[in-house]
Formats: sequence, structure tokens, C-alpha cells
Amino acid sequence: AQRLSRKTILITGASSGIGRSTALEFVKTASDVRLILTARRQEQLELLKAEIRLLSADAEILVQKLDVSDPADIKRFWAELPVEWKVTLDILVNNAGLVKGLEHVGDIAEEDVNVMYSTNVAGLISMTQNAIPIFKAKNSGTIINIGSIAGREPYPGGSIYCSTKAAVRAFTESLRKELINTRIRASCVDPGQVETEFSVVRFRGDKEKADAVYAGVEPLTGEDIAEIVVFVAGRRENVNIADTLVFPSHQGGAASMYRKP
Ligand code: NDP
Ligand code: 8X3
Repeated sequence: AQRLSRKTILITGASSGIGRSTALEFVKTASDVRLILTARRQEQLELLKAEIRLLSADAEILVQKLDVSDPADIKRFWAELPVEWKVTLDILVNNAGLVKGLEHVGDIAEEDVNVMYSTNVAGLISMTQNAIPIFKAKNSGTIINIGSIAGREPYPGGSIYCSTKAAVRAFTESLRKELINTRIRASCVDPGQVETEFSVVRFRGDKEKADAVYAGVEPLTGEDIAEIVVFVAGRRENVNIADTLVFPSHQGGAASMYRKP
């Protein structure tokens, strides 16, 4: 908790699921953290801010609307970020991400390809590129990227999503190796099945289809992953948990996707 005290932490996709739980977990671990909460749905972020306020009077919260799939919006965000938040940035959690559909190659809408790549890959890279000069200036900082089992074990119907997450994995590993002569850490957390809004987004709002994914199984919760993200962030400076694969104990791999067509 002491290591995270007064740390400035930027979370993308904080309006729901893993990102939202991660914000709460940071505050539960260190009540005086400084959180920059970002996502497209500002009203959800404001609700989260109010919830955090009930947990801690000491936490500082900055809510910023940000669409990481839009390079112009990323540029605007960094330009408008108040200097007292920018220069103190300690931890970037690149969590924003999404999946659309289960279509097979040949039937995938170009729009779905673009939204997954621009959010999960280009957005994550751009946010990292903006944070790195800040971290290099003070020779410290932590980047935690949310990958997925899908990046390690591609499945039918997941060609685009799985390849975006493989890209996250490769990007993180190159970055980590580029940074070995610095005190900056890069780490990847790869969850298995987590019950969030992820499947609702995948099935374009069809809650019944989304619920069916989790019927008869016990998925992870956003909190389960949040605990790991905060643990990674809170290690001693010389410790980098470079890579983490996290399943619910009943899950063997990404197989859930083809067990239930
Ligand atoms: P949710 O759908 O619950 O949350 C996704 C978050 O990403 C939301 O806060 C959403 O906010 C944000 N987001 C989506 N698109 C954008 C965008 N263009 N700009 C900014 N924020 C965006 O799903 P999860 O919590 O499950 O997903 C979080 C991460 O975890 C993702 O990267 C996902 O791929 C990964 N993951 C999820 C797994 C699962 O089984 N759930 C397993 C493995 C990895 P908003 O809509 O307000 O912009
Ligand atoms: C989410 C894991 O296998 O449901 O990243 O696509 S999976």
C-alpha cells in the first residue's frame, strides 16, 4: 500500500468491467492514489468517481472522456491533460479493449476489423507512446497492458480479436526489452474468461447471448483481475511481473469459444 501511496495512475476503459474494478482496487489498496479515469462513457466515470469518494476522501480523481480508437482524441487528451497530472504520471493501465462478433474470415465486417484494431492495438500503442517520454524524463514508471488468453490461443471466430491480443503481447515484450536499461517496467496481464460487459459488446447488446457464454461455468470477476493488476503495480521497483496468465480454475484454455457454438 505504501508503494502506491500518492501514485498517479491512468486507466483506459475505466467505465466498466476490469478497468472499473482496477480503479476501485487501487483506492482500496492505497486510499490517497491519484486516478485519471478515462473511457468514452463519461457518465459511467462520474458514477465511479462518486463511488470512489465514498471509499476514500483522500483519493484525487480526474475524469476525462477519451476514445482511444481515435488518434485525434488521444492527441487532444494528452494536450489537455493538466500538467500536475501529466508530469507526475506513474502508472498506465492500458485496459480499454473490445471484441465484435464471432464471424469467420470472409464474413467479417471491415468496420469490426477497424474498431478492434484501432482500439485494442493502435490505441494502446499510442497511449504508451505518449506515456514513455514522461516516464523516461524521471526514469520510472509502470505500463500494464491487458492482453488475453485469446492472444496466446487463437480460436475459430476470433481471428481479429485474437490477433489484436497477440499484437498486445508482442508489443509489450519488445517494449519491456527496450526498457531494460531504465527503471520503467512493462507488463502484460492475460485474463481467461471474465464476466464483464465484454460478451454484451461482442454480441452487439444481445444480453441473452452474452449470458449464455457464462451459463454453467464460474467465470472470473473484474475484481479478480484488478487484484492482480494492483499487485503487479505495487511490487518493489526492481521487480517486474512481466507476464501473467489468469484463468478461472475450471478453464483449461480459450476452448470455451468452441465448446458452445
Ligand atoms: P468491458 O466491456 O466491461 O469493458 C471494456 C472497457 O473498455 C469499457 O470501459 C469501455 O468503455 C472501454 N472501451 C472500449 N472501447 C473504447 C474506446 N474506443 N476508447 C476508450 N475506452 C474504450 O470488458 P472487460 O472489462 O472485460 O475488458 C477490459 C479488457 O480486458 C479488454 O482489453 C478485453 O479485451 C480484456 N479481456 C477481457 C476478457 C473477458 O473475458 N472479459 C478476457 C481477457 C481479456 P466505454 O465503452 O465507456 O468507452
Ligand atoms: C477474452 C477471452 O477467449 O473469451 O479475451 O475471447 S475469450
